[in-house]
Amino acid sequence: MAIEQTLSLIKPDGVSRGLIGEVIKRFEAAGLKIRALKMVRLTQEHARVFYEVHQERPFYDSLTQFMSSGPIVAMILEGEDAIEVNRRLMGATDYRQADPGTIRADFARDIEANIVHGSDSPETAATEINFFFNALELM
Ligand code: IDP
Ligand code: MG
Repeated sequence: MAIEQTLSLIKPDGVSRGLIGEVIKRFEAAGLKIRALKMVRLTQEHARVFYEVHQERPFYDSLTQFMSSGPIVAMILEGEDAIEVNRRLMGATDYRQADPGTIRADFARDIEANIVHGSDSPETAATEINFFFNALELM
């Protein structure tokens, strides 16, 4: 058990569908602390950098287009095992495989537009937090 930080994004579909409050409520109810938060709109070029690890995947163009299609909410979440806790609250990438009661099972109806992003390891959390936030923005 360790106190970790992780990057959470509410994707353009989550923002446009009015799910910002619902998602944040679930994070706070699970004991995760919000250490930084902002709304931004990525260019497709920025989305391509953020999702660089997926550049060989067939859905890369579509995903980066989707991620730059409207505003997103970026957050740093902190807490014990925050990376794993956040991933559990999100549910599986494919909403059809996500456990009942998870964000994706409850709200996503598309494998690409699946409401939220969450870092998957301490290394990616550090990289992704740095991508979105500078020292001044950390509470
Ligand atoms: P994750 O968001 O659960 O970590 P990843 O495998 O890292 O899932 O994929 C990143 C994002 O790419 C997913 O959240 C989803 O938006 C999109 N994605 C993943 N697999 C597919 C697919 O098979 N078709 C379309 N989009 C996908
Ligand atoms: Mg991922």
